[in-house]
Amino acid sequence: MPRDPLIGLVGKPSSGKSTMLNSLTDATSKVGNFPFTTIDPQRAIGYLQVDCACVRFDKADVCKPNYGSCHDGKRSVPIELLDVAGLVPGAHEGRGLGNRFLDDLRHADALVHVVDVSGTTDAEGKVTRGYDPSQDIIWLREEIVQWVLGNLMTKWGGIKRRHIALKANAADTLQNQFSGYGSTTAMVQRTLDRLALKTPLESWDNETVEKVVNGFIDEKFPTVCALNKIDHADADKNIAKIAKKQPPDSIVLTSAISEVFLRKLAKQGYIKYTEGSEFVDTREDLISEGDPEGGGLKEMDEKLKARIENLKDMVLYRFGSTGVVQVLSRAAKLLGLVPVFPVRNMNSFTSGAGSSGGVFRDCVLVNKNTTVKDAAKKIMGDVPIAYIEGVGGVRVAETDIVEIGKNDILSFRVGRA
Ligand SMILES: Nc1nc2c(ncn2[C@@H]2O[C@H](COP(=O)(O)OP(=O)(O)OP(=O)(O)O)[C@@H](O)[C@H]2O)c(=O)[nH]1
Ligand SMILES: [Mg+2]
Repeated sequence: MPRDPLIGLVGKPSSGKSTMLNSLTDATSKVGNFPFTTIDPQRAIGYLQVDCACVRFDKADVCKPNYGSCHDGKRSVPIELLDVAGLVPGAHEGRGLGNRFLDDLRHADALVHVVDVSGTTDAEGKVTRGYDPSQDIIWLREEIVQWVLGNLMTKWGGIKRRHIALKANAADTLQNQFSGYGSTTAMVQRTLDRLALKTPLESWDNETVEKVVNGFIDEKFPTVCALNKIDHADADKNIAKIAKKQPPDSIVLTSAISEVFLRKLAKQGYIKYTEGSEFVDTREDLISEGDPEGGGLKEMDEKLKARIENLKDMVLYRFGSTGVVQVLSRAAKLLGLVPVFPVRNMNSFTSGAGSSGGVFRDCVLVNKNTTVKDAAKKIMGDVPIAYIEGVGGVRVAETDIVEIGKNDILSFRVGRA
């Protein structure tokens, strides 16, 4: 049964992983300015913003998600996040319990590498000044490569012998080894296709095996770098340095602490804040815009007002947002996640017969290249399905691929075919 997508937060100690988790979810993962604040992995549900199907049919005003929310066609869909302990150089050899922490990541579908771009923590997460965080991106990737490579190489002799004896193909042999990371044969096959190796598996040298492992990690753990702590004065020059070397699609600028702060103030009724946006309204803002009640917001003291102004200047106006919501969208984009909308009634897009409770109640995220059949299995479990309908009540083939705007609104007709 296909699992829900899981996004893992990685990085050295004190880079802000737990703060990032808390900023994206209602979790209260422990935060501290000392390394290894987090030891046990923490799971929490965040919300991914996607374009809802309701806008396509001009039904945004009656869209009522069972989980998450939908505002003007921007839908928040639950997605699972995992915050793990910090990794240090040498983690794959067990430094700082790194091998155990790496194991916690096995089932992640994508990684967010939280990088401290303030340069105020060293590679071990200890307080310093002027550290160059561009190094972290390099060594952390290498730790992940060495972890997977190490696991493979300890058994390589036996793997090769078995491969030869069974006259197996390379994808099956590797999938046997990589299934512990939640890989699929298709994923391993894509890795091999991309590398287009000329030599058979039994003659691979160490360099080739390392190449294969690197390619596999690109497939299995697509990674977004969240350049965090952009609110810090030293961040700019470090961001510039990293931006020169990394593909633009792989980096997002964030201030997790600002998002936590804004969400807290909004919850306490001091401000109106659209999560992940640049818009913050205070009571005074709303009064000056002609609402004598100030939107019912509470009055803030001078200190709090000054903090808000500072945050607007240092983060929201300079960078457009705190960036944390974009981190999830970027990860989802790398994964090619597709939102699927199961409905009962293909004419009304409601969920029950005569249901007056709004449209597009459900939305499930599936991985790219998912077939209609796999989507059905994920949504309906083992319930026997006679046939599946798409928009307009037309039958769709089980082997069709689910894509954004195509085969993504489905109705499952229960019964024996
Ligand atoms: N200035 C600034 N500080 C931040 C930001 N995010 C986190 N911090 C601070 O960085 C320190 C470490 O934050 P944590 O979230 O505990 O870091 P972690 O990566 O989970 O650390 P470990 O659990 O020890 O691996 C805390 O003092 C946070 O307040 C940010 O966006 N800006
Ligand atoms: Mg932590």
